[in-house]
Amino acid sequence: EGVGPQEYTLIKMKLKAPYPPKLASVSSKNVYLVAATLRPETMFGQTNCWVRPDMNYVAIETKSGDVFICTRRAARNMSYQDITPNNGTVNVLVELVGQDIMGVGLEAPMTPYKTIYTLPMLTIKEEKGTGVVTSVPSDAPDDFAALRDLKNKQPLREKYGITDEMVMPFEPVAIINVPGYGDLCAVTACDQYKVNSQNDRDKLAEAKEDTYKKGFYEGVMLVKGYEGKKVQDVKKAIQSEMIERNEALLYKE
Ligand code: A2H
Repeated sequence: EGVGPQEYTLIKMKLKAPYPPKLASVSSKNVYLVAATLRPETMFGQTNCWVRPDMNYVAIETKSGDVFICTRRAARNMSYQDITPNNGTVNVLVELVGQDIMGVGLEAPMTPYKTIYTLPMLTIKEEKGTGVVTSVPSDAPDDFAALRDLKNKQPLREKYGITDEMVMPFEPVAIINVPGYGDLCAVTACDQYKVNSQNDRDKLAEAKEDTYKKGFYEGVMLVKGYEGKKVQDVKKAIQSEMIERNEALLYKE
């Protein structure tokens, strides 16, 4: 960790109706899961959204009248960043655990998939970001390993109430070429570091470190509109594009 605050891009992932029962009281509002990411340029490859089944979340009121879902800790941080109606104050509309919002359909920016789903990731940390993580299995080894686990393990899907159609149609999307690692660098890295599941923490840490650096310094965009451009040259532009369209916002902690 560096000395200064970490700046994340919060990706707004819009809940599609029907909302789960726990969110009945906010059914007339726009509700978003907000995911903290360091890689806004990878949002073209989102295949799902991770939440931790046993972790506490809150649905809060925002300045614009929309509802955001995140951890209480993140909500408090947001209240000092001009996101809630009153500075330093959080208005909690609903208290939830991750399982309450498991398997819900979402509309997310940039991705070619019209609807993606919330799925369980057991390694999400309480004390980082919003506790909601967007999944880009093409470029994030953690995401690839966790999605592959769900595809391979029927009992795991069943345990969390996940149906086949929330998981099976979703394949990593080729969005960035990394020299030596090809168009799906997280898939290559998981192979190379012999990652067998999301529980291979040490191997995953190495794979992540490796692909994170290579992706940033050597990655070249494959997606239309940014084709052939280096990741480090377009990261900011892609972030701004989503912020201008009100699909994302900045968040520090
Ligand atoms: B990144 P740092 Cl494509 N628990 O977004 C676990 N992981 C979390 C989290 C939490 N509470 N909050 C955010 N994250 C993930 C995209 C991505 C990310 C790609 C490649 C690498 C990568 C898609 N997932 O991160 O500890 C989020 O995943 C590699 C570092 O603050 C977020 O960015 O450095 C990143 O970890 C933030 O991690």
